[in-house]
Amino acid sequence: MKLLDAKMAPNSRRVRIFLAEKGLNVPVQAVALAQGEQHEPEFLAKNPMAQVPVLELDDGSCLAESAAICEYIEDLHPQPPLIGETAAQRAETHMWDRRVELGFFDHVLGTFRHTSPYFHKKMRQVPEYAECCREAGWKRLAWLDGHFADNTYLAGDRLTVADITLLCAVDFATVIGEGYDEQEFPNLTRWHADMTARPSSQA
Ligand SMILES: N[C@@H](CCC(=O)N[C@@H](CS)C(=O)NCC(=O)O)C(=O)O
Repeated sequence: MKLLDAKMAPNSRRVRIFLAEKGLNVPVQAVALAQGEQHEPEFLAKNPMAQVPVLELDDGSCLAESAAICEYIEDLHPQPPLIGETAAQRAETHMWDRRVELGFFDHVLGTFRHTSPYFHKKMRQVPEYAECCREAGWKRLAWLDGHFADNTYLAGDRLTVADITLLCAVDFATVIGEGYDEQEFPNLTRWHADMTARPSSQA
């Protein structure tokens, strides 16, 4: 098994942190996104979406989509559980993961894609859409800050992949200059400090 990824890509980091929390060491092969390696036929045969991460299995088959890769790893290595041990826990984790991914991470990526020179030639950029993403993202962060007032993690006292998704999204927001104000979101700041103190956050 090997992971095709890119160091700065937040979805790749999501899988790397997930693997680190599981105590797994999977060989990594870097894909040079800025040089367009994801559009080369050899890569497209592995993921026609031209995106990392991709998990290449020993039989040569490939899995893309970070959430699906994490699910696969959890099935192979259930301990420690990062999705859940019961049907109710797994559903609760997916609920939070989707809230974070659709309600915040997608807005961060929307802000980036519709403003960054990196995407200028790759797609039609709509600056007004970036503004809508920014507003929606901030609203969701404010709501999450309230949630963290009474909960250690998103799913209460269970660390899950949803926290990993949120960590990658929040840190990527900071990288693109959309970081949050610690005074404004003290509970989110506490959660972020806890997550960052985990060795896996360096993965
Ligand atoms: N939904 C996909 C999104 C993957 C994605 O957006 N990957 C980005 C990096 S985080 C990418 O490969 N972009 C290609 C590019 O920049 O051309 C997942 O969760 O894996």
